[in-house]
Amino acid sequence: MARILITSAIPYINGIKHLGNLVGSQLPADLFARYQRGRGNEVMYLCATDEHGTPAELAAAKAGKPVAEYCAEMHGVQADIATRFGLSFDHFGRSSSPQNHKLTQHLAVKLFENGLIEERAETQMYSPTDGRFLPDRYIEGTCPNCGYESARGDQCDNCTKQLDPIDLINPRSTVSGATDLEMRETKHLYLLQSKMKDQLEEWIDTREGWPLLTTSIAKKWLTDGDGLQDRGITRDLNWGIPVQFDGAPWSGMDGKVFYVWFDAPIEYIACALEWVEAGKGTDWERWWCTDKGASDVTYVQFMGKDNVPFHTLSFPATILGSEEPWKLVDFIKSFNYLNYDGGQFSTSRGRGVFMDQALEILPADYWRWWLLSHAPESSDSEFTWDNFQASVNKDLADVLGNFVSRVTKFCRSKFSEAVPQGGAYGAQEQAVIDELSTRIRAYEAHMEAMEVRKAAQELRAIWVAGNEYLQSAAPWATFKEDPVQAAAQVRLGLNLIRLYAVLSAPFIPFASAQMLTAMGVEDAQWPGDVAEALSALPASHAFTVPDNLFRKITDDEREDWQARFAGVRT
Ligand code: B3M
Ligand code: ZN
Repeated sequence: MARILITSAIPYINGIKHLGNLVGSQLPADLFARYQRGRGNEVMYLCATDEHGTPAELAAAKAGKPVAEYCAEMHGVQADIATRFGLSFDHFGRSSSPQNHKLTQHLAVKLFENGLIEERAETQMYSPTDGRFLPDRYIEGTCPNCGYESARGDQCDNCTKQLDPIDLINPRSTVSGATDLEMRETKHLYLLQSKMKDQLEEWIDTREGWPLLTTSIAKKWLTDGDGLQDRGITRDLNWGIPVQFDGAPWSGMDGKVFYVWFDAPIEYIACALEWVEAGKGTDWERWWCTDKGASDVTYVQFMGKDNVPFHTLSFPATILGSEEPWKLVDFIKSFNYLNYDGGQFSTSRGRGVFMDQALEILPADYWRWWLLSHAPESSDSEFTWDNFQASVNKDLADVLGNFVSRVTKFCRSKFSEAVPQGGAYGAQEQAVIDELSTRIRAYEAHMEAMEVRKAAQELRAIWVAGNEYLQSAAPWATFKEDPVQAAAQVRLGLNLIRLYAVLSAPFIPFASAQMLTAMGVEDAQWPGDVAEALSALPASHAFTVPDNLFRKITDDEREDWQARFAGVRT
């Protein structure tokens, strides 16, 4: 039994995620986790909310709530939606947890002791009106590059240029609007990433079989001018992990917290400690400490391409630089962007479908199937309502749903709600078994390789094979001349439903559970020998006809939804 550690990029706390966020991280990670559990492997799938940084503080201020209260509430909201989407985290933690505070401070000390963190004096924008320094999004002004008037301190949203607050023309505080800003001397901790460049480059160069998307982004950052610069890892904010604490090897850092991108990936580890605290397990070290068993673990991370630099360079710099035996990632699966109906999903403009809205209109499996079968792997992909309607109606309703319904209803009407005995399987049945044997092994290979679209295609072909068999065997016709043979055909059909439930569970877990319940089985054993798997349900085994598994999306609905989600989310 292999042990597999899986993390997906941890979503920011400020608001509900859209489907583009979901398909680039949590959903494919869940697919992989469910598949690996299905294969009988031991899986630890960790995710959390990313609760620090200016976005959290600003969102809380906008909601008129203290930031701690806002984060606690939004964590609950996100956890609930994740459950309803079937995201099977072993734990859904919080980057603001005491465990993460402690571990982040611990790692900073280690890095300092190893000469990889130093204090640097710098001048920064200070607002006397607000009585504070103005980091990142606390400051806005005109972009020196494109003239956009609402560029933020860290980046221009219009031309995407990375900025420093002092670059802004006519800067103003986003807290108070004050413009009487001044430069003040302060000091910050810097992570000396440049010292780690060779080590990181060697590590990246020796990763075998990593997706090109992942390694090309990492290499670009390593070699570009902007590349692996030393990076300020502290900020003048109230909310976050304090830089000044008992036993800190520096002083004068009161009122500062660690930069959100320093502590967020550390939460992957801290999350396992939260898992222990939540009483879900005891031994977290065998997942994370290579001297305590984690060297046997395969660790896979899932994320959108914008997060790749932080996971290929910054977080490994923290891990390697600590010189402690932490588990390093073995494989990074990254995704391009999913666009929405001719443009981009936009959280700030509320464009596109958000996770809560998606579940208001259709069950999770419809979304899971479409998103995963159209995952933006080799390039960006696009959600359109036409395409969504077509996939759902064809793949889920016409192929899988219809198969289940025809087999179970026919059996009930001509035999009973129990598997009929019938004769032995003949040549036609053997042909299906052969085809499925090949296809199931291909499906497994795609899943192992995390080729999400290819796996979906193969699964669809597996469903189609059953439908085609049913169509050509036509038990309703056979029944008239040879009820014994018809019974064998139905017996195969019912066994196929069980097999489909097992194979499809990673993609559509809710429908899969419904199918298993209808077939009256608890044994969801992954198929080894396909012939054997297709005789798992013996004659006279009782089943029930399930409710329609999938309904079709009508043209009216499609038009309604397209209009409803084009505008601004209120
Ligand atoms: N919260 C960005 C994002 O949600 C960030 C990921 C952190 S992963 C450690 O896309
Ligand atoms: Zn600009």
